[in-house]
Amino acid sequence: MKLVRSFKCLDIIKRQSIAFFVIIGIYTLLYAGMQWSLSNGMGHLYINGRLTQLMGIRKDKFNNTHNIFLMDSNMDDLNHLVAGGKSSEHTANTEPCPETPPGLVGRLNISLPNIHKSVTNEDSLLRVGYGGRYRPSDCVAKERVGIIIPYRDRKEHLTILTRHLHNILQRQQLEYQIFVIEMALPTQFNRGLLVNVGVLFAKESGNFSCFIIHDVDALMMNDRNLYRCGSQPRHLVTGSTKYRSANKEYALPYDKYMSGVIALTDSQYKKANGFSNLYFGWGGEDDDFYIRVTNAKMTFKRPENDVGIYLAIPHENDLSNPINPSRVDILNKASARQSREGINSFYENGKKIGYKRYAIEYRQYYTWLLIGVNEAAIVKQFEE
Ligand code: BGN
Repeated sequence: MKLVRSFKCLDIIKRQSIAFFVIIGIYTLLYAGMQWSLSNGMGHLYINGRLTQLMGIRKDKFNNTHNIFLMDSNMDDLNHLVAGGKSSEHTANTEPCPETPPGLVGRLNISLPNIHKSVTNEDSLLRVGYGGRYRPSDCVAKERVGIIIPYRDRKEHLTILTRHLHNILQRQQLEYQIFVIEMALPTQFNRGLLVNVGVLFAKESGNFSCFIIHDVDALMMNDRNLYRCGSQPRHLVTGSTKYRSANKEYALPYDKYMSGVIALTDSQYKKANGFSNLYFGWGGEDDDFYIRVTNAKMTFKRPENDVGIYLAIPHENDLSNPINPSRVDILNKASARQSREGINSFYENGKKIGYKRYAIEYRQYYTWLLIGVNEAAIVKQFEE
């Protein structure tokens, strides 16, 4: 009481300065406490970008040093996170998985109006580890697959695709993790650049023997379409409803088309020097990639015709991804640029492409990376 009375007697300036120092003191204490808890092994737990909870998650539970961002944080999710995926808790059996997974059914019955229901298998979702990881518990997978999905503005598709993939890839007895790489606004969508960044990010996150580059709207219609790599790059699509015609339900737009879903090992990807980073907007980057693969003396293989069929989830014209008017010009110089512009652009001296990692979230069914790039700077950097 005495303290309050003497505080009241002080003039306004003195009162304000005392209040100021008290507030600074409290902040300092809070900050020091937070730092102490972090340095004592607690993980950074961000929700929507704000440090809001420290719930005793230990950093050494993760095989990387990124901050952990979580969208939703009920205790169940946190348990997944700490366990690093339920399936990885028990890897008792060291037998390799069989060449042909026993649980495959072949042609899938996916119907459009009911699509959520027809792709969802609740049991398979329960087995997914945080960040969209899975590893078979009864055998050692033939392939460790990083699924890379370049992404913008297709939430509905992403939900359907990730459910579908978890269902099928577990049946295929693969070890895998799904990565969704999103480009922040206001930059135009750049599929090739996002894939390059995704492959580099996946390589930091795990030891993958195969990368599958996957369109967000492509649903495999036959589970015998194994998501594995081969001695040559693979194009896993033999036909899609996207290119259906009057007499063909599943088709490709042209023979050299190598897009939608492709599978490459790290060394095959490097040999082609990855994708070009210069295609902002719709079109061309996949044709450029085809040229790169051929120039690098590789071919590509497809599965059997009736195996590589895909359902393209229908969508309205993509307002957020307008046709790139420069795509033909860029494509004309594809071969000339190949060796100096691609996945090596992120490393090479003087040519390093700048991009920012705005956020990483280990979400329930996939790992999400949001990046920002400066289109003008990249185009200028590679001007002939
Ligand atoms: C092609 C696009 C591809 C696209 C396919 C299928 C170009 C380059 C200039 C000719 N290529 O025409 O990117 O995947 O159509 O839609 O636009």
